[in-house]
Amino acid sequence: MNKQLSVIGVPMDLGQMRRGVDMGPSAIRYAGMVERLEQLKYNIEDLGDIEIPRPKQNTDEKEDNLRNLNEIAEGSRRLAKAVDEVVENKRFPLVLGGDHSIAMGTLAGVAKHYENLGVIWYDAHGDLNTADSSPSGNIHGMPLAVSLGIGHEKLTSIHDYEPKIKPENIVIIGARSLDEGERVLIEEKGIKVYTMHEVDRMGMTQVVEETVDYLKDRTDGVHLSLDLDGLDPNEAPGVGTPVMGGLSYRESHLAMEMLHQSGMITSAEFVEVNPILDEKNKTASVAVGLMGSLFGESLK
Ligand code: HAR
Ligand code: MN
Ligand code: MN
Ligand code: MN
Repeated sequence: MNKQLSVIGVPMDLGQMRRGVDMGPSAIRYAGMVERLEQLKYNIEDLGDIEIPRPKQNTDEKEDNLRNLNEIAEGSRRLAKAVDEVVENKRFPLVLGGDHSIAMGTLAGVAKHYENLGVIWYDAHGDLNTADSSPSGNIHGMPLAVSLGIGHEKLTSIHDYEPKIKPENIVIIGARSLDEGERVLIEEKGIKVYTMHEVDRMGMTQVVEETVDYLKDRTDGVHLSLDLDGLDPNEAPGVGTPVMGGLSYRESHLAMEMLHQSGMITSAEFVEVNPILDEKNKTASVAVGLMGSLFGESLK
Protein backbone atom coordinates (compact mmCIF):
# COMPACT_ATOMS: atom_id res chain seq x y z
CA MET A 1 0.00 0.00 0.00
CA ASN A 2 1.08 3.56 -0.69
CA LYS A 3 2.68 4.79 2.55
CA GLN A 4 2.16 8.47 1.71
CA LEU A 5 -1.28 9.53 2.91
CA SER A 6 -3.02 12.84 2.36
CA VAL A 7 -6.08 13.47 4.51
CA ILE A 8 -8.86 15.76 3.29
CA GLY A 9 -11.83 16.67 5.48
CA VAL A 10 -15.16 17.56 3.89
CA PRO A 11 -17.59 19.22 6.32
CA MET A 12 -20.58 18.61 4.08
CA ASP A 13 -24.09 18.28 5.48
CA LEU A 14 -26.14 19.59 2.55
CA GLY A 15 -26.80 16.17 1.01
CA GLN A 16 -29.31 15.25 3.69
CA MET A 17 -31.54 16.77 6.37
CA ARG A 18 -29.84 16.06 9.68
CA ARG A 19 -27.40 18.62 10.97
CA GLY A 20 -24.13 17.56 12.55
CA VAL A 21 -22.56 15.34 9.91
CA ASP A 22 -20.43 18.34 8.87
CA MET A 23 -18.57 17.73 12.14
CA GLY A 24 -17.61 14.22 11.01
CA PRO A 25 -14.06 15.14 9.97
CA SER A 26 -13.38 16.74 13.38
CA ALA A 27 -14.85 13.77 15.21
CA ILE A 28 -12.69 11.33 13.24
CA ARG A 29 -9.53 13.35 13.82
CA TYR A 30 -10.42 13.68 17.52
CA ALA A 31 -10.77 9.90 17.73
CA GLY A 32 -7.03 9.63 17.07
CA MET A 33 -6.77 8.94 13.37
CA VAL A 34 -3.36 10.49 12.75
CA GLU A 35 -1.71 8.85 15.77
CA ARG A 36 -3.21 5.50 14.81
CA LEU A 37 -1.87 5.65 11.26
CA GLU A 38 1.49 7.06 12.26
CA GLN A 39 2.01 3.96 14.39
CA LEU A 40 1.73 2.00 11.16
CA LYS A 41 4.59 4.05 9.73
CA TYR A 42 2.58 6.10 7.29
CA ASN A 43 3.67 9.56 6.30
CA ILE A 44 0.56 11.64 6.88
CA GLU A 45 -0.17 15.07 5.55
CA ASP A 46 -3.44 16.60 6.74
CA LEU A 47 -4.66 19.08 4.15
CA GLY A 48 -7.43 20.35 6.43
CA ASP A 49 -11.03 20.84 5.33
CA ILE A 50 -12.56 21.81 2.01
CA GLU A 51 -14.71 24.92 2.27
CA ILE A 52 -18.37 24.11 1.62
CA PRO A 53 -20.61 26.96 0.40
CA ARG A 54 -23.52 27.87 2.62
CA PRO A 55 -26.94 27.52 1.00
CA LYS A 56 -28.58 30.81 0.17
CA GLN A 57 -32.12 29.72 0.81
CA ASN A 58 -33.53 27.69 3.61
CA THR A 59 -32.61 24.05 3.14
CA ASP A 60 -36.19 22.89 2.79
CA GLU A 61 -36.39 24.30 -0.69
CA LYS A 62 -35.63 21.71 -3.33
CA GLU A 63 -34.70 22.56 -6.87
CA ASP A 64 -36.03 19.75 -9.06
CA ASN A 65 -35.98 17.29 -6.14
CA LEU A 66 -32.28 18.05 -5.64
CA ARG A 67 -31.86 19.84 -2.34
CA ASN A 68 -28.86 22.26 -2.25
CA LEU A 69 -27.85 21.29 -5.79
CA ASN A 70 -25.65 24.30 -6.54
CA GLU A 71 -23.79 24.35 -3.24
CA ILE A 72 -23.13 20.62 -3.38
CA ALA A 73 -21.91 20.86 -6.98
CA GLU A 74 -19.52 23.67 -6.02
CA GLY A 75 -18.24 21.83 -2.93
CA SER A 76 -17.73 18.70 -5.03
CA ARG A 77 -15.73 20.61 -7.63
CA ARG A 78 -13.41 21.92 -4.90
CA LEU A 79 -13.00 18.45 -3.45
CA ALA A 80 -12.35 16.90 -6.86
CA LYS A 81 -9.56 19.39 -7.47
CA ALA A 82 -7.91 18.69 -4.14
CA VAL A 83 -8.17 14.92 -4.56
CA ASP A 84 -6.88 15.07 -8.13
CA GLU A 85 -3.79 16.90 -6.89
CA VAL A 86 -3.14 14.30 -4.20
CA VAL A 87 -3.25 11.45 -6.72
CA GLU A 88 -1.14 13.50 -9.12
CA ASN A 89 1.48 13.74 -6.36
CA LYS A 90 1.45 9.94 -6.03
CA ARG A 91 -0.10 10.07 -2.58
CA PHE A 92 -3.07 8.08 -1.24
CA PRO A 93 -6.18 10.26 -0.73
CA LEU A 94 -8.02 9.54 2.52
CA VAL A 95 -11.22 11.60 2.54
CA LEU A 96 -13.32 12.23 5.67
CA GLY A 97 -17.04 13.03 5.44
CA GLY A 98 -19.39 14.64 5.65
CA ASP A 99 -22.43 13.06 4.12
CA HIS A 100 -22.07 10.61 1.24
CA SER A 101 -22.71 13.22 -1.46
CA ILE A 102 -18.96 13.96 -1.16
CA ALA A 103 -18.22 10.73 -3.04
CA MET A 104 -19.11 12.54 -6.29
CA GLY A 105 -16.17 14.88 -5.74
CA THR A 106 -13.79 12.22 -4.46
CA LEU A 107 -14.47 9.93 -7.40
CA ALA A 108 -14.21 12.81 -9.87
CA GLY A 109 -10.72 13.56 -8.56
CA VAL A 110 -9.53 9.96 -8.40
CA ALA A 111 -11.07 8.34 -11.47
CA LYS A 112 -9.36 10.74 -13.88
CA HIS A 113 -6.13 8.91 -13.12
CA TYR A 114 -7.39 5.43 -13.94
CA GLU A 115 -8.64 3.65 -17.02
CA ASN A 116 -10.83 1.34 -14.96
CA LEU A 117 -11.29 2.49 -11.40
CA GLY A 118 -12.97 -0.12 -9.21
CA VAL A 119 -15.30 1.01 -6.44
CA ILE A 120 -16.26 -0.87 -3.29
CA TRP A 121 -19.39 0.75 -1.88
CA TYR A 122 -19.76 -0.37 1.74
CA ASP A 123 -23.22 0.87 2.68
CA ALA A 124 -26.73 0.02 3.84
CA HIS A 125 -27.92 1.97 0.80
CA GLY A 126 -27.26 1.86 -2.92
CA ASP A 127 -26.97 5.63 -3.37
CA LEU A 128 -28.13 5.03 -6.94
CA ASN A 129 -31.07 7.42 -6.98
CA THR A 130 -31.76 10.21 -9.43
CA ALA A 131 -34.02 13.21 -8.95
CA ASP A 132 -36.78 11.13 -10.53
CA SER A 133 -36.37 8.04 -8.37
CA SER A 134 -35.36 9.69 -5.07
CA PRO A 135 -37.98 9.49 -2.33
CA SER A 136 -36.28 12.34 -0.44
CA GLY A 137 -34.55 14.77 -2.80
CA ASN A 138 -31.43 14.20 -0.68
CA ILE A 139 -28.33 14.13 -2.84
CA HIS A 140 -26.43 11.81 -0.48
CA GLY A 141 -28.70 9.09 -1.89
CA MET A 142 -27.41 9.74 -5.43
CA PRO A 143 -23.58 9.83 -5.66
CA LEU A 144 -23.07 6.37 -7.15
CA ALA A 145 -25.59 7.05 -9.94
CA VAL A 146 -24.02 10.46 -10.58
CA SER A 147 -20.56 8.87 -10.86
CA LEU A 148 -21.98 6.54 -13.52
CA GLY A 149 -23.07 9.63 -15.45
CA ILE A 150 -26.71 9.28 -14.46
CA GLY A 151 -28.35 12.35 -12.95
CA HIS A 152 -28.43 16.14 -13.18
CA GLU A 153 -25.87 17.59 -15.56
CA LYS A 154 -24.55 19.94 -12.86
CA LEU A 155 -23.50 16.87 -10.91
CA THR A 156 -22.45 14.42 -13.61
CA SER A 157 -20.17 17.06 -15.17
CA ILE A 158 -18.14 17.76 -12.01
CA HIS A 159 -14.43 18.09 -12.88
CA ASP A 160 -15.35 18.28 -16.57
CA TYR A 161 -15.60 14.67 -17.65
CA GLU A 162 -18.08 11.83 -17.41
CA PRO A 163 -18.79 9.15 -16.55
CA LYS A 164 -16.30 8.64 -13.77
CA ILE A 165 -16.77 4.92 -13.38
CA LYS A 166 -18.28 1.91 -15.13
CA PRO A 167 -21.07 -0.21 -13.68
CA GLU A 168 -19.11 -3.45 -14.07
CA ASN A 169 -16.34 -2.07 -11.85
CA ILE A 170 -18.61 -1.55 -8.82
CA VAL A 171 -19.23 -3.87 -5.88
CA ILE A 172 -21.80 -2.89 -3.24
CA ILE A 173 -21.50 -4.60 0.15
CA GLY A 174 -24.01 -4.47 3.01
CA ALA A 175 -27.08 -3.21 1.14
CA ARG A 176 -30.40 -3.60 2.93
CA SER A 177 -32.36 -0.50 1.95
CA LEU A 178 -32.75 -0.14 -1.81
CA ASP A 179 -35.41 2.00 -3.46
CA GLU A 180 -37.35 0.72 -6.47
CA GLY A 181 -35.47 2.87 -8.99
CA GLU A 182 -32.17 1.70 -7.53
CA ARG A 183 -33.15 -1.95 -7.98
CA VAL A 184 -34.03 -1.30 -11.61
CA LEU A 185 -30.66 0.40 -12.20
CA ILE A 186 -28.74 -2.44 -10.51
CA GLU A 187 -30.51 -4.95 -12.74
CA GLU A 188 -30.18 -2.88 -15.91
CA LYS A 189 -26.49 -2.07 -15.42
CA GLY A 190 -25.49 -5.43 -13.97
CA ILE A 191 -24.00 -3.94 -10.82
CA LYS A 192 -22.61 -6.52 -8.40
CA VAL A 193 -24.33 -6.35 -5.02
CA TYR A 194 -23.79 -8.34 -1.84
CA THR A 195 -26.85 -7.55 0.25
CA MET A 196 -27.06 -8.56 3.91
CA HIS A 197 -28.71 -11.76 2.68
CA GLU A 198 -25.55 -12.80 0.83
CA VAL A 199 -23.31 -11.71 3.71
CA ASP A 200 -25.37 -13.84 6.09
CA ARG A 201 -25.36 -16.87 3.78
CA MET A 202 -21.78 -16.76 2.56
CA GLY A 203 -19.99 -15.00 5.37
CA MET A 204 -17.82 -11.93 4.99
CA THR A 205 -14.74 -13.99 4.12
CA GLN A 206 -16.27 -15.28 0.90
CA VAL A 207 -17.85 -11.92 0.08
CA VAL A 208 -14.49 -10.16 0.20
CA GLU A 209 -12.65 -13.01 -1.55
CA GLU A 210 -15.14 -12.84 -4.41
CA THR A 211 -14.99 -9.05 -4.48
CA VAL A 212 -11.19 -9.05 -4.73
CA ASP A 213 -11.26 -11.77 -7.40
CA TYR A 214 -13.89 -9.89 -9.36
CA LEU A 215 -12.10 -6.52 -9.29
CA LYS A 216 -8.53 -7.84 -9.58
CA ASP A 217 -8.42 -8.37 -13.32
CA ARG A 218 -10.77 -5.68 -14.53
CA THR A 219 -9.48 -2.64 -12.57
CA ASP A 220 -6.26 -0.65 -12.30
CA GLY A 221 -7.09 0.91 -8.93
CA VAL A 222 -9.85 0.50 -6.34
CA HIS A 223 -11.59 3.17 -4.28
CA LEU A 224 -13.21 2.18 -1.00
CA SER A 225 -16.25 4.31 -0.16
CA LEU A 226 -17.26 3.33 3.35
CA ASP A 227 -20.53 4.67 4.70
CA LEU A 228 -20.62 4.05 8.46
CA ASP A 229 -24.33 3.20 8.17
CA GLY A 230 -23.23 -0.01 6.45
CA LEU A 231 -22.51 -1.17 9.98
CA ASP A 232 -25.26 -2.08 12.39
CA PRO A 233 -26.62 0.97 14.26
CA ASN A 234 -25.92 -0.78 17.56
CA GLU A 235 -22.23 -0.54 16.79
CA ALA A 236 -22.22 2.66 14.75
CA PRO A 237 -25.12 4.76 16.09
CA GLY A 238 -23.85 8.15 14.95
CA VAL A 239 -25.32 8.14 11.45
CA GLY A 240 -28.23 10.05 9.91
CA THR A 241 -30.05 7.17 8.24
CA PRO A 242 -29.55 4.05 10.38
CA VAL A 243 -30.93 0.73 9.11
CA MET A 244 -31.23 -2.26 11.42
CA GLY A 245 -29.60 -5.58 10.63
CA GLY A 246 -26.25 -4.29 9.46
CA LEU A 247 -22.68 -5.48 9.24
CA SER A 248 -20.98 -6.11 12.55
CA TYR A 249 -17.87 -4.44 13.87
CA ARG A 250 -15.97 -7.72 13.59
CA GLU A 251 -17.18 -8.44 10.05
CA SER A 252 -16.13 -4.96 9.05
CA HIS A 253 -12.68 -5.36 10.58
CA LEU A 254 -12.27 -8.65 8.75
CA ALA A 255 -13.27 -6.98 5.50
CA MET A 256 -10.74 -4.17 6.04
CA GLU A 257 -7.98 -6.65 6.95
CA MET A 258 -8.66 -8.67 3.82
CA LEU A 259 -8.72 -5.55 1.67
CA HIS A 260 -5.37 -4.58 3.14
CA GLN A 261 -3.98 -8.01 2.30
CA SER A 262 -5.27 -7.69 -1.25
CA GLY A 263 -3.05 -4.63 -1.71
CA MET A 264 -5.57 -3.26 -4.22
CA ILE A 265 -7.00 -0.21 -2.44
CA THR A 266 -5.67 3.04 -3.91
CA SER A 267 -7.99 5.61 -2.26
CA ALA A 268 -10.63 5.64 0.47
CA GLU A 269 -13.30 7.72 2.15
CA PHE A 270 -15.18 7.31 5.42
CA VAL A 271 -18.53 9.10 5.45
CA GLU A 272 -21.75 9.83 7.34
CA VAL A 273 -20.19 10.08 10.81
CA ASN A 274 -22.50 12.42 12.75
CA PRO A 275 -21.15 13.17 16.24
CA ILE A 276 -24.41 14.87 17.30
CA LEU A 277 -26.30 11.62 16.85
CA ASP A 278 -23.47 9.53 18.30
CA GLU A 279 -22.78 8.06 21.73
CA LYS A 280 -19.46 9.42 23.04
CA ASN A 281 -17.81 9.56 19.64
CA LYS A 282 -18.28 5.79 19.25
CA THR A 283 -18.89 5.91 15.51
CA ALA A 284 -15.82 8.05 14.81
CA SER A 285 -13.80 5.59 16.92
CA VAL A 286 -15.18 2.72 14.87
CA ALA A 287 -14.15 4.58 11.71
CA VAL A 288 -10.61 5.03 13.04
CA GLY A 289 -10.47 1.37 14.09
CA LEU A 290 -11.50 0.31 10.59
CA MET A 291 -8.85 2.59 9.11
CA GLY A 292 -6.31 0.83 11.34
CA SER A 293 -7.23 -2.51 9.78
CA LEU A 294 -7.46 -1.14 6.24
CA PHE A 295 -3.99 0.32 6.57
CA GLY A 296 -2.42 -2.82 7.94
CA GLU A 297 -2.76 -3.13 11.70
CA SER A 298 -2.44 -6.75 12.67
CA LEU A 299 -2.83 -8.64 15.90
CA LYS A 300 0.44 -10.53 15.76
N1 HAR B 1 -32.35 5.83 -0.46
C1 HAR B 1 -32.78 6.89 0.39
C2 HAR B 1 -32.81 8.23 -0.35
O1 HAR B 1 -32.42 8.31 -1.46
C3 HAR B 1 -31.90 7.00 1.60
C4 HAR B 1 -30.48 7.34 1.27
C5 HAR B 1 -29.66 7.40 2.48
N2 HAR B 1 -28.35 7.55 2.05
C6 HAR B 1 -27.28 7.52 2.80
N3 HAR B 1 -26.24 7.22 2.14
N4 HAR B 1 -27.26 7.61 4.03
O2 HAR B 1 -26.06 5.89 1.94
O3 HAR B 1 -33.22 9.20 0.20
MN1 MN C 1 -4.36 14.92 -12.64
MN1 MN D 1 -24.17 6.08 1.45
MN1 MN E 1 -25.95 4.73 3.70
